Amino acid sequence: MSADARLVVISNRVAVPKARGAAGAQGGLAGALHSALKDRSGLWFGWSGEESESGRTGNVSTQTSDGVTTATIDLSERDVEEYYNGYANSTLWPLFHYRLDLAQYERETGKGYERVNERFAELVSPLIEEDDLVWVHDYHLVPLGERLRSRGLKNRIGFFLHIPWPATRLFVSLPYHERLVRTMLHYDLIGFQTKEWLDSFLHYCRTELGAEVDEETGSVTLDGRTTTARAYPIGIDWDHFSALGETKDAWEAEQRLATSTRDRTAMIGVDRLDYSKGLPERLDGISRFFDKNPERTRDLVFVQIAPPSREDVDSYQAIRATLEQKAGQINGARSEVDLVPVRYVNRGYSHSELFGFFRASKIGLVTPLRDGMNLVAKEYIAAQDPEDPGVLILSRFAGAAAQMEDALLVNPHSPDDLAHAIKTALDMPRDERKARYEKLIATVRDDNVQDWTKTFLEDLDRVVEY
Ligand code: ADQ
Repeated sequence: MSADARLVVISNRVAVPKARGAAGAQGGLAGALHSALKDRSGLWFGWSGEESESGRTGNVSTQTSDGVTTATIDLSERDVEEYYNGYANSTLWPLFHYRLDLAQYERETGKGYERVNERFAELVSPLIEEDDLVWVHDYHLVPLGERLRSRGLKNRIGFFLHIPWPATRLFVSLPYHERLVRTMLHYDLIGFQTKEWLDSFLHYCRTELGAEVDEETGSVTLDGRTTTARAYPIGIDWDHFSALGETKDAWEAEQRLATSTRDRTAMIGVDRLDYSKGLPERLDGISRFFDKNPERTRDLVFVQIAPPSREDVDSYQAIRATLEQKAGQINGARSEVDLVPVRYVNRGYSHSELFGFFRASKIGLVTPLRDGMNLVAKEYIAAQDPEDPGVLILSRFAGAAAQMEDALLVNPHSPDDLAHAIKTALDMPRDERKARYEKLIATVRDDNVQDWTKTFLEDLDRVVEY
């Protein structure tokens, strides 16, 4: 492959240019990939997010903007139900986030998942040229590499998993788990967010598949074929995000929050409304803080921004109701005419506005029960005033915790632990805040998304030809 080989990215959803203003609400993936594609005049293939009659789902719609070509397909209603809401988001997502209690196993959705992966392979393979580097993303498309190989593709194909890889004991509860992982071994390079998820994967390959695993290099050999698995922690687009601090939107958002909280400390949470993000547990921790420190009710305002996601999946409707109830309880017990301790906002904001909200908040609360990485933790740090930075409280179960040990690391399941961290953060002297910030900002700035892409693609380039 030459240094300027074209990059083909394949992911479940594609942020088409006209919708890119809403990239934040689509998760960390959108912004990350756009920068990589821009540098390599790439092609981005995936689902448009639209449903249409099955007869029209073979159409590929392409558009080029800003040097990036996007090619999207529609899915039928049944595909969306079985592949997206079903197998991806009701089976793999909960299982990979250690929520066996929420994972559903249905034969039909499993078949739908395979069918849509096959459709992706059929429609994207004519668009792939001989020297292209192909990079497949995330749990929706685990078997895609194998499907592309069966169509004769000889390109380098990499795969990156944005979410955790569960411990072997948990993973084996997935029916046909072997089949799924065997398809993965058709990729040349498999990336995970952290060493912990990588180690779980290698452990599975060795103990369940009997593969030959070299822990040092990450090479996994099975049936005469070798693939490489490594950890590549994703970062934020530092240049882009830090520049948002100069925008009018960021400044106005900062003023809005600062003015409305006046002499109280604002503490902020920003998450997709998802049970993996630990939102009810977070409210329990805040409630415990107020119970233990009633004299500090007037010191703290908690702002939780949580736009709904995956609303067609039952467990996502349930979490919304739980949160409304818990926020209502805290406010019912503690509000005064001039004070509402918890502000719970069910909508998304632009990244500029989030920058301003982060900067106006002296505590950032990021407490997922399990998270592949968590970019909000990094964005919060990136938005701080270096002379008077806020404190990040971070779950030790977020992938980000491995790089961000200078945050206040907490067990998100423990209300006492959360309450204690909130008190520590409120009382932390400026010198300590600055010392922690300086270490945190170094990793947020240096281990950024450009670096992540570069390292992954250089490694993909280097792995032995298929
Ligand atoms: P997500 O689960 O979506 O991503 P995260 O990494 O936190 O989680 O990224 C969320 C992105 O959406 C951030 O850029 C954030 O600013 C934005 N966002 C969140 N709430 C928002 C709101 N209310 N309004 C606007 N924007 C909002 C998955 C994995 C993560 C992994 C990423 C990237 O689950 O573990 O870090 O992919 O690999």
